[in-house]
Amino acid sequence: MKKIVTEFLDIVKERNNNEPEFLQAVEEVAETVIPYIIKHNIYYGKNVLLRMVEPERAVTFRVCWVDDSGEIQVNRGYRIQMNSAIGPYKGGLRFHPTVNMSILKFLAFEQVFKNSLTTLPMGGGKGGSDFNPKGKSDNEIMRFCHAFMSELFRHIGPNTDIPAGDIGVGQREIGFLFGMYRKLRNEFTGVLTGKGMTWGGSLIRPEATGYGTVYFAENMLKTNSNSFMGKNVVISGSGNVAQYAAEKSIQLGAKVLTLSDSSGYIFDENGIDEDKLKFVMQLKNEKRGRISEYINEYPNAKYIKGKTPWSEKCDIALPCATQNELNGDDAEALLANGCICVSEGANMPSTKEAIEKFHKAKILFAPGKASNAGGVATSGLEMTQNSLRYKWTREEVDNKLREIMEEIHESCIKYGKDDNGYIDYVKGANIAGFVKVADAMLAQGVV
Ligand code: NDP
Ligand code: 2IT
Repeated sequence: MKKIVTEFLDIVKERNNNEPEFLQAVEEVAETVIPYIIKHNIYYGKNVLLRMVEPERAVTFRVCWVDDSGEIQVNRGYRIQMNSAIGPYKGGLRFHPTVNMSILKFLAFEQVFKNSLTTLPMGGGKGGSDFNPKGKSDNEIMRFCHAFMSELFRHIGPNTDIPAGDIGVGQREIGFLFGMYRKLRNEFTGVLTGKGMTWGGSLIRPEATGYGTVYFAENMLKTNSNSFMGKNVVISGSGNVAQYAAEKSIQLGAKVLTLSDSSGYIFDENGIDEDKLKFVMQLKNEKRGRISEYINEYPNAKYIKGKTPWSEKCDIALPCATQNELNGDDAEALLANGCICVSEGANMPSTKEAIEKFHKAKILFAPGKASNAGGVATSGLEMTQNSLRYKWTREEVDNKLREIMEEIHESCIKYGKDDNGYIDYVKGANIAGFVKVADAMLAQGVV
C-alpha cells in the first residue's frame, strides 16, 4: 500500500517540484484516498486521482494599474480551474503578496473536495493576485480590482466559474469586481458570490464560514456528549472567518480568549464579549487597523507581539488565519494544556506534524475542507437565490447552513470512523469528497 502511495506522490512531485503547499495538500489526500481506491474496484486502475491533481485549466495574466501617486504598478493575476465534473468551478480569490501557483493550486485542490462535501453541485477553483491590499486607498483598491476583472471576465461566468472572497478579498473588493464584470458583459448575473445585500448577496454569507466552523465543532463535541457551553476558546486571525467564529462561540456560551493577525495576538482573560467583538469588527473592517489596537481600548488585555496564540490554555482551538499557522510544537502545547477539539476555519492551517499529534492523542480534529465548508456552501445558496431571482430570510439560510454542516459531519463519520470508534475526520472528508467527484468523472469518460 505504502509503495503505491509513494509511487503516486513521486509522479506528482516530479511534475510540481517547486510547489510545496500543493504537494502537502495532495499528500494528505493520497495517503487516505489511495487505500480506499485499492479496496474499491470501480476506481482502481483508472488514474482518477492522477487526473484530479492536474488543473483542468490554469490562467495567469498581467494586471496593470495606476497608484495614487501616478506610478504604474504591475501585478500577477491567476485563476486555477481545477475540476468541473460536478458543477461549475467555484472558489475564492486571494489578494496577498505570498500568492503564487503553489498556494493557489493547493487551495483549488482542497476546494474540489470541500465543494463536493457541501452536497451542492459545485466544482473547484481558486484565484487571486500577489497584490497587497494593506495600506492601499479605496481608490487604489478599486483601480486594481477593475484592472484584475478586465482580464478575468473572459474566463468566468455564472455557469462556468463563480469566484468569491478569501484573504484580502471581502465585500468591498467583490463590489468593485462585480461592477467591472457587469459593465464589460452588459449582464447582471450571479457571477460572483459574497455580494452586497442590495445587489444579489445572500444573508448569512458574511457569517457563514465562521458560523459553520463552530457548527461543525459543536457536531463533533456532541459525539462526546459535550458542547461549547462554558468552554475556553482560542482563535487565530481577526478577519472575516475569525470574527464570525468568535461571534458564534460567544452565542453558544463559550469564552473567547484570543484573536490575532500576522503581527501578534491579543489575550483577554475576561473574554472577548459581544461588545468587544463589535469594536474589533469596526477596527478591522472599517478602520482597517491592527489587532494590537485592542489593548488601547481594553487595557486589561495583553498583546503578545510576533507570536501565535496556541500556547494559551483552552478547551477548543479554532485556527482561522492562514495555511501552516499551527505546527507540531503548537499542537503539543495545545494538547499539554488540555485542548479537546480543533476545528479549522482556515485552509490547511495545521501542518502534517500537528495533525499527526492530534490524531495520536485522539482528540476531535476537523480539517478545513470539512469544517470551513459553510462559506462556500452558503455561496452555493447565494447562487441558487440569484437563479431563482429570490431572497431567503436569515433564518432560512442559517437553517440550511446548519443542515449542510450536519450532513458533512455525517459523511465524515461514514467514511472516517475507525474500528475502535475514533472518528478520523481527515480520512472521512477526503474519501467522501473524492467519491462524488470520482463517480462523476468515471460517468463522463476520459475528457
Ligand atoms: P481575511 O483577509 O478577512 O483575514 C485574514 C486574517 O488572517 C487576518 O487577521 C490576517 O492578518 C491573518 N493572516 C493572513 N495571512 C497571515 C499570515 N501569513 N500569518 C498570520 N496571519 C495571517 O481572510 P478570511 O478571514 O476570509 O480568511 C482566513 C482563512 O480562512 C484563509 O485560510 C481562507 O482561505 C480561509 N477561508 C475563508 C473563507 C471565506 O469565506 N472568507 C471560506 C473558507 C476558508 P493580517 O491582517 O496581519 O494579514
Ligand atoms: O476557501 C473557501 O472556501 C473560500 N474562500 C470561499 C469560496 C466561495 O466560493 O465562497
